[in-house]
Amino acid sequence: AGTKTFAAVDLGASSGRVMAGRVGPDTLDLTEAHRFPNRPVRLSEGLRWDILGLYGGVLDGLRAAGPVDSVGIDSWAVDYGLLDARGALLGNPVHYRDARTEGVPERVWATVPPETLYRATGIQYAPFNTLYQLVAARDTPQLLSAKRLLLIPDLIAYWLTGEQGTELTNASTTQLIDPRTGDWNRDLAGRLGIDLALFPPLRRPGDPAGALLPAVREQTGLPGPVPVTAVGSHDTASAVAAVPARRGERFAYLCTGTWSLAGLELDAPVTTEASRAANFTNELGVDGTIRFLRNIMGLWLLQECLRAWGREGDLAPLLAEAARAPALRSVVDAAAPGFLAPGAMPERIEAACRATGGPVPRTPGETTRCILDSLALAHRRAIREAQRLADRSVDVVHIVGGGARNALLCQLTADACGLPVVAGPAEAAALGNVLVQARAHGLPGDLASTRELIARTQPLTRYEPSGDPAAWEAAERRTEGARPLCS
Ligand code: LFR
Repeated sequence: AGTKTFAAVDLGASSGRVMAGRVGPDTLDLTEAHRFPNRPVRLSEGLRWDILGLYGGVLDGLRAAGPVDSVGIDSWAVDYGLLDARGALLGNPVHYRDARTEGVPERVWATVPPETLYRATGIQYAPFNTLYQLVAARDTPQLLSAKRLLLIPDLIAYWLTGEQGTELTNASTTQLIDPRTGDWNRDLAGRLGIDLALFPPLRRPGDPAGALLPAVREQTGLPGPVPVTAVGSHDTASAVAAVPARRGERFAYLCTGTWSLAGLELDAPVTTEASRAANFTNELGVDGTIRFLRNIMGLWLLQECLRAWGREGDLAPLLAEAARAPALRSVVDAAAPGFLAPGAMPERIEAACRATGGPVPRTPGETTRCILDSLALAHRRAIREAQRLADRSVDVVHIVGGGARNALLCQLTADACGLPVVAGPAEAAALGNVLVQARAHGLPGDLASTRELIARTQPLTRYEPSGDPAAWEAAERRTEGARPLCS
């Protein structure tokens, strides 16, 4: 009794899924309705998202999910589609790993210095922030004729409902929002010639976002009416909302997937010069929280190696080899900007090993070990720095997202951090998406109580720190001087 079902559309950089979450006051059950690959396409004009393929996957997923009480959508951040005056899409959305922003940040900083940008937005420097993408696109025929800009989840929501909005957690990653007011930074946009009128009005997680169009209901076979509800539409906002922390627990989180996002949940942004220099970001979360975190390249390093070796889908034997390989033999700075672009990943990792004076991995198993050791080391560094910069200390690290299934990565992270790790849920973004919808549709309680519901109902694995702390300290010194993402 009192159970409702919510569809979570969750689009990640390498796959998309539609999950069905059944939620009651004391029950939470998530099942996968449909999963589909997200394959970016390289054209001579650059790297593009196959947005229609993704939307087709969303429709298939809604059909497979069956009758639901609401739909919520989250995806990766910063990217967008442009619409013409009639609401038609102008071209394929550009991938955040595309090279079009090369040299653009320097141009922006000539108008607005990086210190000013950081104080105004709290957002880390990354070349793919929407702000830089829009400056890169200035004077292109598409941007010149665009009447609307919709961030990726808002674009999917628009196709499903015919209604336009800009969800706030994802909007914060544009680097055009003031994190203190939660509103657009008009002065900054004006100085950079960015037209904020392109963005439809802001909405917050939990706000109504329309209802499925009749044509969509027909395509998906869903009996109507089906409301769409705004969630933390930035996947990381949804994932952090689903961290299974106990009320009052002092925790750090690690959202692992294509990226590793490592940091703390705060009530207020930290925009000190030290925090800027360390390239920590302050993204907006659900219920007015701040995600104070660093971007680390994450399992992207491994995904790209698998692709280069032609061994996609062949992870298990490599992880077994990696577990047997010697520990901390070669390490690289897993937050280094040089790993952002696609291609030639094994070669770039070899070059980085040479740069830190270590031996070069000789087999895919050794390279995999190098990546996992390096990620654990980067997790350690980010979680330590976050505590120092925010003047907070933590007792436990929660690992959520796909990497929570990677036992070696979880154990190495516990060892590197010298803290217990609680791993799970792997589908955190979808769970956070579902629970924000559930609260909007009558589930009582605050963020802490929905987190406790996850802790009570989802399988979690605990890893205690082991091994030699001195080995991690020595490895940290070897990669010192290597700088965080894109700084
Ligand atoms: C994770 C993520 C990160 C963001 C990156 C690019 O999927 O959303 O939070 O920095 O992708 O959008």
